[in-house]
Amino acid sequence: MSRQPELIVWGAGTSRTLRVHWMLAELNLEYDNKKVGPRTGETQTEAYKAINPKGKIPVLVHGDLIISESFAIARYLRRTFKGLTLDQDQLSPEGVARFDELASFMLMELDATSLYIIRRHVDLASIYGEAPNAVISAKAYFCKMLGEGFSASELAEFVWGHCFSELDILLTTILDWADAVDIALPAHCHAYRYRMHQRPGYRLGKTNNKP
Ligand SMILES: N[C@@H](CCC(=O)N[C@@H](CS)C(=O)NCC(=O)O)C(=O)O
Repeated sequence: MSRQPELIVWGAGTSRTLRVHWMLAELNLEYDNKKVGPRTGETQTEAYKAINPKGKIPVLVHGDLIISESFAIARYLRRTFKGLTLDQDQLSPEGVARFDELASFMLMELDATSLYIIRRHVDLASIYGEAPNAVISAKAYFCKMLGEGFSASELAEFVWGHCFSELDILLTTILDWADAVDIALPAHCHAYRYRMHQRPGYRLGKTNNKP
């Protein structure tokens, strides 16, 4: 393992924090993990808000850089440290455009507009209120978007091009989350998830993400 003592991850125990722990495991990097959890009060202290004024996890501290947003952190780590290589097609302007398209789609349509709506009105209903119709419609929207966004052939290998990337981390954590809230996934999505779950990086990331 290469020694990177200046890497500090704040946060553990959620699907968003897993994105960061998984990428760090893929890159074989050492880091400190401050295991603050959501809704424990730990993200709302003055000390934590000095690190992330949004009061959210995960956060990565790398030297003078403080960065929030799970996907941005995973992308920063993959770009900054050697370990995951991309092919020429992925690095072409068209490949980068496809990356942006996939990332925007997953973050907006699957994560924020669907899964987080469900979380707000089920697990966090005491804060955001009960909204059964919103939950039903968010689940239906998720299924529609997932079905239209990813065919079986598109998930036969990796989600983007021929090399593993943070987009696979993003999609797998989204599918795991959907499964956990009882959304029925198509067979090809389960097959893709299963393959990603066999990666040593996923397994180590899961272990390191424990609260
Ligand atoms: N878009 C952000 C979402 C971060 C987020 O909402 N984190 C939740 C846990 S999954 C959190 O920190 N909640 C604590 C709180 O709101 O107090 C990301 O992907 O990092």
